[in-house]
Amino acid sequence: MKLKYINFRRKDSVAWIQFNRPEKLNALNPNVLKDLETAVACCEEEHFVRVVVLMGYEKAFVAGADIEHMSKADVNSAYELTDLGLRVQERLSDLSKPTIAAISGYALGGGLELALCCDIRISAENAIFGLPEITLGIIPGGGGTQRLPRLVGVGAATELIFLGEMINADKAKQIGLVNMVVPLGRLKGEVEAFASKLIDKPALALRAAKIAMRRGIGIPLKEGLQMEQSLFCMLFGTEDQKEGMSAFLERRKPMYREK
Ligand code: CO8
Repeated sequence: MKLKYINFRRKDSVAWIQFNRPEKLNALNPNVLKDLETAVACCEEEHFVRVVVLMGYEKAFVAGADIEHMSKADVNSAYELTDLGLRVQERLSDLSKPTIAAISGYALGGGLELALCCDIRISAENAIFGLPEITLGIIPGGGGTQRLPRLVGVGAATELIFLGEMINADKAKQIGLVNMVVPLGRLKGEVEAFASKLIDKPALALRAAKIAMRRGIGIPLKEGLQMEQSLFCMLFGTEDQKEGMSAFLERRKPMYREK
C-alpha cells in the first residue's frame, strides 16, 4: 500500500504504521489522518496481521495537530477536524488486534491522544509527552480530557492539561502513562519482543480481554461484570480454550490456532 504521510509495512504478523511527515514533526492535518485511517482499516481487514504498531521517527512520534492548519479554522472547521480525528481514533481504539505505540521524541497534543488509543505504550528514553493545547488557547480535542484521566487518574491528568507542560519518559512511566521506557536504540527490538509475546497468545482471548476492558470502563461495574462473564463463557466454545487447558494438563506448550 502506498500512502503519502504513512509508511506502512508488514513483517511477519506485525503491521508497522509509521508517520511520515518528518519536516513538520509528523503534525497531523486532515491528509495525515486520512492516510492513518486507511492504514488502520487495512490492519483490521488483513487476517494475517496479529499486532499493530504505531511509530514516528527519532525526533517525533507526533508533535500534535497541525497548528498552521488550525490557525485558519473557525468553529465549523474545528468540528470537521475533530470529527475526522475522533473517527480515526475510534477505528484505532476499536481494532480487534492489540496495538502498541512505539514512542520516541515528541508525543504532544493529538499525537499523545493517538498513543492513548493504543493498548500498550513503549517509550524511548528521549520521549517527551504533553498536552500543550492550553498554551494555544484551546483544550485537547482528540480525547485527551477523557482518555488521559482514565489512564493516569484525574490528579496527574489535570496537572498536564491545566499547565500544558511537557514531561519526560521517566515521569511518564511514574504516572502510568507508558508501560515501559527503553533506550532509543532498543525501542524497535523491545517492541518486536513485546509483539511476539502477544502473537504467541490466543488471538480470540486477547480480543475478548480487549473488548471487556475497553467497553467495561464506560459502563457501571455490574454491567461490566456481566459482559466479562459472557465473554469468559463464550471462550469455552473455542478450540483455543481446549488447547490451552489440554496443554496445561499435558505439561506442554499450547499451539493456538484461532485467529
Ligand atoms: N503543527 C505544525 N507544525 C509543527 C508542529 C505542529 N504541531 N510541531 C512542529 N511543527 C513544525 C515547526 O513549525 C517546524 O516547521 P518549519 O521548519 O517549517 O518552521 C518544524 O515542525 C520543526 O519544529 P521546530 O522547529 O519547532 O522544532 P523544535 O525542536 O524547535 O521544537 C517542539 C519542537 C517543542 C515540538 C515545537 O515544534 C512545538 O512546540 N510544536 C507544537 C507542539 C504543540 O503545541 N502541539 C499541540 C498542538 S494542538 C493539538 O494537537 C490539538 C489536537 C486536536 C485533535 C486533533 C484530532 C486528532
